[in-house]
Amino acid sequence: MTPSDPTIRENLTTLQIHLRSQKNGRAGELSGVIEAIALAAKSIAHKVRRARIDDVLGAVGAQNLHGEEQQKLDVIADDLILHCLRERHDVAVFASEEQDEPVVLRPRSDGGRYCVVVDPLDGSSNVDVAVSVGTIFSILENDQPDETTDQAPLQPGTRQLAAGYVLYGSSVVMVFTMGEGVDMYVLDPVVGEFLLVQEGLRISEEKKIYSVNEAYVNDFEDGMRAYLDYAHGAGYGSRYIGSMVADVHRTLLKGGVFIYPATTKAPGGKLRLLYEGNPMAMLVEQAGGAAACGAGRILDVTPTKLHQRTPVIMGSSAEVAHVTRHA
Ligand code: AHM
Ligand code: MG
Repeated sequence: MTPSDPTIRENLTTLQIHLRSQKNGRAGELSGVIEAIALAAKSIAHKVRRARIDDVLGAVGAQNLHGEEQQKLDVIADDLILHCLRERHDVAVFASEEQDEPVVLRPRSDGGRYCVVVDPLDGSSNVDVAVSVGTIFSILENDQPDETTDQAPLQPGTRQLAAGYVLYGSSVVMVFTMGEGVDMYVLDPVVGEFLLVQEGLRISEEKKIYSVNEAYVNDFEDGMRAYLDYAHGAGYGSRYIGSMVADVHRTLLKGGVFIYPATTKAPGGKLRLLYEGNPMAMLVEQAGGAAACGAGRILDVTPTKLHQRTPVIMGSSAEVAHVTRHA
């Protein structure tokens, strides 16, 4: 600060201020739901940081619908998000990766306008070693005019009104889109608010990075193995955290491609279409990248089951094309 410039310039554009200033008509309507998710995320961030102190690490001893061990923090994060959304008059259905069936809150006739679909704490098995984890969310219109049923979220990803994630890493980062570009916020722990740090995020086209669990190479299809041979010969770097939110966040910021392909053990892929594939695909596409499930776009798939899985290939358009042309 110089004597001629006495103003303290502090970034104080909060999520709330930024949402209210948007010209996108959707922002005003969705802002309450997004702020409710942000509130839950602040609390989850706190719980994740204190997990070892509060002794909430490890499994609850039950398996979720997918046969995977539920972590204590999965259940806590799920409860917190539902608690924050339940208060809202406009949420019709809450569907979570951690619950067998969606929770129907209110019908359209009673103001239930939105379906909110979440993976409350993706990558939660990494928390005990202090690796980044995240919350993924997707917001859809409740298109059931009369009685709302738990099938309301079964819509293709192209119909998402908004999608995003919160990354609990060395900083807490919220990235979301309402269909007109991607904005990024960082939680200022002192102010207690998500502050806008970047508008109109665009994925880099340059970096040669692939991100895949290469230990499964013998279970991959021939095309995937051919892509890896190509990447090895073309001087690519490899990065794999094993936490989708962190791997996709790096891909958005630095470029390259994140892949969770079909394997012989998981022929439909491991990741879930509604909770992981669709929201991340919308974000990556809105940032100028591409997201495929093989030959087609993830967002074009019409789901038939809430917990349906999908192969995932997402990143810069050029890199996704490199992967799919080997298939
Ligand atoms: P989760 O939803 O049960 O946490 O599983 C999803 C996670 C992703 O974050 C990550 O990309 C993937 O599982 C890692 O799986 P793997 O250990 O098979 O590489
Ligand atoms: Mg997950």
